[in-house]
Amino acid sequence: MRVSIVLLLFIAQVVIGVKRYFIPNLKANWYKASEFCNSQDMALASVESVEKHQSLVKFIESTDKFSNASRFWLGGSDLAEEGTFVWAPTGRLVTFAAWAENEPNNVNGTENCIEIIHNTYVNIRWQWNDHDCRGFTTYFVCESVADRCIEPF
Ligand SMILES: [Ca+2]
Ligand SMILES: [Ca+2]
Repeated sequence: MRVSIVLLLFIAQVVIGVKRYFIPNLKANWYKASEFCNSQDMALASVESVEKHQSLVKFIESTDKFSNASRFWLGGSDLAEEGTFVWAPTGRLVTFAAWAENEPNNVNGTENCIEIIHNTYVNIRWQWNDHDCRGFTTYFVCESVADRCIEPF
């Protein structure tokens, strides 16, 4: 009985295309964050549309990691080519973007990974920043990859 309920829930999520998000109870740099998501058969979250941005924000706000000064790694970077941001888990170009004012600014030439920030003290509300992939440690958002196979091309 329990197995069939779990199976039904899984099928329902896949059919209606609901992304399953997960914020581990762990702060890490971008590389370790990516590895951790992969180890859970997930990937750092990609945000390809305003709808996904909204559902991600809604999810984060429902978790205990949400505060007035929140920041989370996402799956985007310009590691391969400076200035060209790509969602690493899918290889797709970042087209929809929600950069904060004057971002991405590649400070010291070392900011290559995308984080999402909600900080009411500096009036940044769910906007993106490029940050130091290796040197900066924070929470991160993993997402399920199971429903990618039914995304339209
Ligand atoms: Ca950069
Ligand atoms: Ca920056």
